[in-house]
Amino acid sequence: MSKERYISAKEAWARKQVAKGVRPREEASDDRLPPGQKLTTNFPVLDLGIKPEIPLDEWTLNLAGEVGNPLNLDWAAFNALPQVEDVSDFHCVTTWSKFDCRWGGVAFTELYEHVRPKAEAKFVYFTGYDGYTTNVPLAQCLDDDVLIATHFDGAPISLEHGGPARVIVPKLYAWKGTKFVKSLHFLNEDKLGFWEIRGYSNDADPFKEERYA
Ligand SMILES: Nc1nc2c(c(=O)[nH]1)N[C@H]1C(S)=C(S)[C@@H](COP(=O)(O)O)O[C@H]1N2
Ligand SMILES: [Mo]
Repeated sequence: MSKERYISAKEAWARKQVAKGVRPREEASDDRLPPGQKLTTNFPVLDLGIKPEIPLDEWTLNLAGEVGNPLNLDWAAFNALPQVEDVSDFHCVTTWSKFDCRWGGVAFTELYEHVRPKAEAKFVYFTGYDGYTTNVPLAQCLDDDVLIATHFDGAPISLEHGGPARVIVPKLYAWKGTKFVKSLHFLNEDKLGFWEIRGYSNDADPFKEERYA
């Protein structure tokens, strides 16, 4: 993966910045709704039932593992990083999808650049303040639509939807995006997360209907 993929993600991101503003996608089309999904216009809440309230002055995002420059970012340092917005669709494995979610925050590629993962790093293991975990191949995290989001539709993400910061990986089922994110560990070997251990697919592509392993 690596260099080329990383560079092309950065280039795509730069083009979006230049285009200025993030516009909703075209009208919903059949090929936009993954098989077996139903469109919803509200925003259901799905989590373990624990809503960890972390005061912002105690919040940190830990970036560690196979990286040249491990980081522990506090809220101010995290928010001082360049901010992006991206509009994407959200697909929950329980069969609801929500179109045109406007997320704002820090691009994964931005964090990647700061921590400088070693060549051996191939996977990212995410942990939430509620104890939730999930895992995504590093190559997929480098897509230009992967964010650590702090904003939804221009407003801070509510606690029920994973605030103050959550991970968004639009091309995978939504369980691959950790709400209340606490840490990202870069690993050379894959390590299954909460739902992956319990039989969910490790690949999680909604268009291939990769729901269960
Ligand atoms: N920390 C944490 N993140 C999580 C979960 C969770 O239980 N805890 N559930 C996942 C699942 S299964 C889905 S569908 C989405 C739901 O996000 P929402 O509650 O904002 O709709 O969060 C994902 N991220
Ligand atoms: Mo889900």
